[in-house]
Formats: sequence, C-alpha cells, structure tokens
Amino acid sequence: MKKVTLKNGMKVIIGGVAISLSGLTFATETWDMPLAYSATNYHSVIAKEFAEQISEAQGEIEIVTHASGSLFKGGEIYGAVRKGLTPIGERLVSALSNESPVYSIDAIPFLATTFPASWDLYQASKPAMEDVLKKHRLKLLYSVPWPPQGLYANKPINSIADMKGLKFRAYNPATSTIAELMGAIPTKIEAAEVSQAFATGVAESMLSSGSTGYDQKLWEHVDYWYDVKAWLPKNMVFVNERAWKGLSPETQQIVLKASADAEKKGWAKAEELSNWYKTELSKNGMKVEYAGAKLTEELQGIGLKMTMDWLESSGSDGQKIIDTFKAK
Ligand code: PCA
Repeated sequence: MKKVTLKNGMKVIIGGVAISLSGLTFATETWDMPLAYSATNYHSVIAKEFAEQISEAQGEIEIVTHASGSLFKGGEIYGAVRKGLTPIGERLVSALSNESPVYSIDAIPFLATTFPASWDLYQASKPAMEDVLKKHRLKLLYSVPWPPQGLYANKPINSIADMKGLKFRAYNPATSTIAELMGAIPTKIEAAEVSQAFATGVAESMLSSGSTGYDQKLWEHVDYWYDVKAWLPKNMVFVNERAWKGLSPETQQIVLKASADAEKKGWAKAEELSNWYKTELSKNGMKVEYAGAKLTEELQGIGLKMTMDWLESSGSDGQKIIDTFKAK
C-alpha cells in the first residue's frame, strides 16, 4: 500500500536505493486513509480537506482518503492502522468498546445528550482515550461527533414493547445491548451497508443520527424517526505511532494544525447540520417526532442500567471520567 512518487526532479533506483539526481529531490509517500462512511458525509468531507491541507503544505506525505469502507471496512480500520497496514484512519470510538471500556463511554445512553455536554465528555475522557491509543501504539489526531441518536422504525413506537421481535441494526456493542434490553433482535451492520440491510428486510429498526438516515435514504424503507437524543457518538482519526515518528518535526506540526482545524470544523458542522438532517428526513416523507413520555422513560431506565454496568466494568478509571465530566 506504500507508493513512492517523485516530487521536484528525477530519481534513479539502483539496487533498490533511490538516488536523487538533483540535490533538492525528495520522495513523497502516499498515506492511504480509510474511512467507513459515505464520501458526501461531513465526516468524510472534513477528512478529505484535512488530507489536502497536509498534502499541500509539505512534500513528505500525501494523504489520500478512501470513503465508504472501500479500502478497509469500518470494522477493520482500527486493526489495520494498529498493524501498520495503513498509517492513518478513522473509526467510530464506541465501535471499539471491546478494545477497552474507555471507548464505551462514547455511547452510554443519556449521559451526554447535547453538543456542549458531548464536548465536555470528550475532554473528560480524552486523557484515558489517549492512554489506550498509546498502548495500541496509536496517536489521536482529532475527533468529531455525530448528531444526536434517534430511533428509526418501520412502525410507530410508543413504548419499548413495540420493539419486541423487530430486527434491529446495531453499530456497536451498546446498540446491541439496548436492542436486547428492548426485546429486539440485533445484527451488527456497518453504515455503508445499512440501506441494503433495510431493503432486504435484514433490518427493520436502528438507533442512529439523522445523518446516517439521510446518507442511506432510510425513507425508502422506514416511516418513523424518533428524536430520542440518546447520545452523540464520535469518530476519531488516529495515526500509527511508527508512521508518526517517521515524520519530520515540521510535518508533524502541519498534521497537528490540520487536526485542530478539522476538529473545530467538525464540531461546528455536526451541530449546524443536525436540524437540517431532520428537515430532510421529513421532506422525504418520514414522520419525525420526539419520543413519547413512556418510550423516553423506558429508554432512560435502560440508560441508567447501562451506566451502572459500565461503571462496574470500568472501575475507578470510569468513575474518574464521570466525576470530571460532571464537574464541568
Ligand atoms: N451514524 C453512524 C454511527 C453513529 C451515527 O449517527 C452509524 O449509524 O453507523
């Protein structure tokens, strides 16, 4: 996957060693950056701008994004970067809960349900996230949220009893657990395959943002989206530590600056688009409503149970994150 292209001049290869013919010649290494979501989704658009900003500012690396799981599927990206199969990638934090309980904090129902709260939770959990990444020889570059999570269904849902037996598309361990607690039947499906799953009847319901429903044209398959505001999960972009250490300090600074810019843009964009997505779902014929009192109360009960379970599994580290978050 590593390609070497020439910049500024000619080069000859002798016995596998590249020799520059003009004193100024250097090679640009291509960094493939796998993404799991549609090329038109704001996460992917921002990642592409991040890649271009870096590629244009120096000559060591050229970052090329690959959307929709086309290079590595969503579920493969973290492992691929960890193993150095590719130097950089993006993954949904909470989809990595099996790697560490720290990653689960990103999808605990009703812990952080607004953009400012989600930002505070990010700041409170960032040091622990960075520790886990470091253990896996990875480095966090930036993280961007999804809009609040709501419930898609092919029929009206007034209480969790209405979810009984429904096929439920899950995207992380937390959504599988919620489905089970509701009596639905979870199947893990990547966002890129959601439309097909609903079209073929493999899925009839899911918890996700208006963003993914919009990307996947869910109105072609289901009529209801309940704005539950259960949580705002985040994607994170990370780099393999060895690849990072191979960069010059100047390029590292350029990457860090582009990361900070992408993060800032991403948080603003997610919030700006949040209502726009809802309007689009409704314009395309879906009934977009707030969850009723009974459903909300029952989901909050599930959230409480999941928070307690998480605190139990994450011990004092988890409690510390929650305390820091609550103190903000
Ligand atoms: N969309 C992604 C993750 C969270 C979201 O809003 C998905 O459905 O896979």
